[in-house]
Amino acid sequence: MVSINYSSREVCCKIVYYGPGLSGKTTNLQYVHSKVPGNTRGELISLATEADRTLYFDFLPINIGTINGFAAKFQLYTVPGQVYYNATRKLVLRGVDGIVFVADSQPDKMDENIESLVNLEENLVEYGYDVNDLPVVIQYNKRDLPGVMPVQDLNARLNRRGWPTFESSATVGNGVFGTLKLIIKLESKPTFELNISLPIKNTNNIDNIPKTAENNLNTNESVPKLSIT
Ligand SMILES: Nc1nc2c(ncn2[C@@H]2O[C@H](COP(=O)(O)OP(=O)(O)OP(=O)(O)O)[C@@H](O)[C@H]2O)c(=O)[nH]1
Ligand SMILES: [Mg+2]
Repeated sequence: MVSINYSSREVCCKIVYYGPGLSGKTTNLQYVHSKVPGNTRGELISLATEADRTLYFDFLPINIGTINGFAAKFQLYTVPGQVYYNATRKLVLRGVDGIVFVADSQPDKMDENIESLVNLEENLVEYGYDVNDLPVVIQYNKRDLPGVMPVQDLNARLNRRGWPTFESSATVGNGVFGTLKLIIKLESKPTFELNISLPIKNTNNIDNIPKTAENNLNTNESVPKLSIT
């Protein structure tokens, strides 16, 4: 659940980047870290092996302004995608408020994508989370590579629940902030409206992101405007 601290006037949300090994989860956080102003983020903590595979998780805290006087803090985590690290994946999911499922768009990665999705749902069920109640965005990553599957086919294989989707090329940053804004929008709005009855006044174009946001890869995303004040 989103945690609200009334004495320090802080709202804290946990976003987990989930998906198969090498799909680009760590790359997403690295790009966010490299682009957000230093005074709105903490350090990127990465626990990786020599080959840069995530061993435990990556962690990046970002502060994105205020929501009616409450400081909005988002904690971004990745899980290790390699199949045998499931205990860690499960641990990272504890207390999750929103999930970005980073899928690899290459045809030969479909089995791994599906296996990871099934694993995500299994782990959520073990915590008693209802996957239908949790905000999830599917990010179709590596769109820059030749021969990637059309989004329509990816949706047919991976998106039977009709989650919002976003295309990306995380190495160059396309779609990274679009995905992040979308998950923030999905997880913030209902929570604040429901729990603290403080409507978000101005979402700085976050509202303009369509449900299926097949974004234009030619649009370079600059430094994000994530303030929800
Ligand atoms: N061409 C291309 N390569 C990408 C993209 N995103 C990530 N990569 C590359 O894919 C490799 C794996 O990326 P990571 O971000 O480490 O993948 P991960 O999902 O964190 O992998 P694990 O930690 O093992 O779960 C790296 O070499 C990245 O540079 C992309 O959009 N396009
Ligand atoms: Mg990683």
